[in-house]
Amino acid sequence: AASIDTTAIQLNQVGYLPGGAKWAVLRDVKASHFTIVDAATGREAFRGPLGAAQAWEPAQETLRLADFSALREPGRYRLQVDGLPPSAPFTVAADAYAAVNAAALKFFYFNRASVALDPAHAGIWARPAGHPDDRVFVHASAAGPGRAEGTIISAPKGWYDAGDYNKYIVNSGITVYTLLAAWEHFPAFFQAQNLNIPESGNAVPDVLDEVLWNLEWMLAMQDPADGGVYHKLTDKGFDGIVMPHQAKNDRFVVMKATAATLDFAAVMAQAARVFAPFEAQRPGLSARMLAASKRAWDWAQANPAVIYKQPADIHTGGYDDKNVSDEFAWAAAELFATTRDERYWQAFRRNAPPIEVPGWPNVGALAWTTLAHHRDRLAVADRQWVQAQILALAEGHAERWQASPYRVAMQTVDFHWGSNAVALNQALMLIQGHRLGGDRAMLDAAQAALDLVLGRHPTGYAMVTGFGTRSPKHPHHRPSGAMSQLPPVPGMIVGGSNPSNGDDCKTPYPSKVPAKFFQDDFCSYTTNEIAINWNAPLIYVSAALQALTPA
Ligand code: 9MR
Repeated sequence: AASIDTTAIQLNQVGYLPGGAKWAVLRDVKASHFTIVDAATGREAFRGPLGAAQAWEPAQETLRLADFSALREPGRYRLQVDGLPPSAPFTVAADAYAAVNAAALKFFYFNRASVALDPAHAGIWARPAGHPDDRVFVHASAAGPGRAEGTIISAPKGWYDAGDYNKYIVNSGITVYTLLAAWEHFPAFFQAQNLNIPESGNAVPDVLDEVLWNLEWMLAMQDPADGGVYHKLTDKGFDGIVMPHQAKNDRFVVMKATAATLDFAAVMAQAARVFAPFEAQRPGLSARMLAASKRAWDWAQANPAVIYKQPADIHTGGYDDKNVSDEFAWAAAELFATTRDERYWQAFRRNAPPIEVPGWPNVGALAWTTLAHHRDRLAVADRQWVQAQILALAEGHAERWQASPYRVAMQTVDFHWGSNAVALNQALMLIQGHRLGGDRAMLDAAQAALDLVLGRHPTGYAMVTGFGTRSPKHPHHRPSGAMSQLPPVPGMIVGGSNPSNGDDCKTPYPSKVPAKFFQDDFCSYTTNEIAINWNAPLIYVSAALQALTPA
């Protein structure tokens, strides 16, 4: 497999769904046709014409398309064309994304803070507990009304954000949202899943148990004195490349800020709704979350413009967002969907954000998505308003997909830090359009985004550790870096091609073209880091496509 040139024929190395769109991208060749053959026997299963050679700007390459959507028979295949080496093997299967979805969720378990990963659940990636976070200092920036500087608090659990060992409320916000939305929208898919985490079998679905690990930490990030929420729990600087239990730096909670407090209000309201049916398993939890959400909302009303500013002695991730109007709208939408209290609907209307593909600083689309899912709570005219917003965004992206020489909605400007998640968040919004009755092109365009991160990518990489023919072996992820004798923890999607910065590595990048600016080396935190907010849309989109694609 190592000898296969995955850039000659670029396709989804993990697999396709029988009824789903199936595209491959080929380096320009003379041939007029391609064939799909059974990987074991070489028997021809499908033959089709190659599309005309066309230039695709993000990769600065001339490419040809192969559409084999009509091949529906489950199996294991290769694509062949005269003049090129055969493709990597790929499957067509009704459960094509079950394994990658489960691994992507299991990653969150592997990134848990404050607990040992035992061999029964973590296998060869078992490790001692790190970062107990039961003696955390209130940083000077967080003092004032409420707790005093130097107060010691306890805020254990949560997930490490990414390749680093810090815990950030803003990035936890969109991550938790995306996972809980996946559950709210596709419960049957997750109900059936067994992740082999310590809580498996406890009558709460594994996805919700995993999210609870982070929600319990988040609850401890609210200052009980006034309801404001700390922006992050962090070291002063990034840890070295050590295992969690070897990291001994002091930990601080830093600055209570409006964006963090509103993101907290949003996901606590959402979680209160999601956990309400689990009252017997978790008595009082839902009510506690809703009360915490309302207190955070009230703090933000009184402190509407406290913008996070990194203190001089803190050097970890910023996640600073200067525009918090979308965060107000999102918190209002979640509180409305949970409580049906008209006050929150009016607050949403006053702040109604422009709809755009979500990301950690852009959460407006999460509000629109929640309102669309809970549209039975809206008056008819409001329902139509919400649906029109989502359909307009999805239609625009479906048109880009249709017109793209690579058959993907991604354009040159979309290749920036975390581009793999940009593609997946575009897919998440395409899926919302499809769920509201939008046409088949929206589903196919979402499939194309999943294809992109699973190997139909100009770099030839399937961007998820442990999956596909060629995937990252050296992600910027401290435990994987420190346990370098082992393969990386599986199920992690890396950031992906990002032309905005190449100074992180001494080894030169193989390409500086936007869609190919990527390097599978630990040094490359700008292209090869992993992060919770990138894994979450992988989980949403892979579940959604498997659940929604007609057989
Ligand atoms: O995902 C973040 C990206 O949008 C920013 O451009 C980048 C630089 O500020 O930071 C990224 O987030 C990193 C965070 O600050 C610290 N943990 C690792 C995150 C992923 O690289």
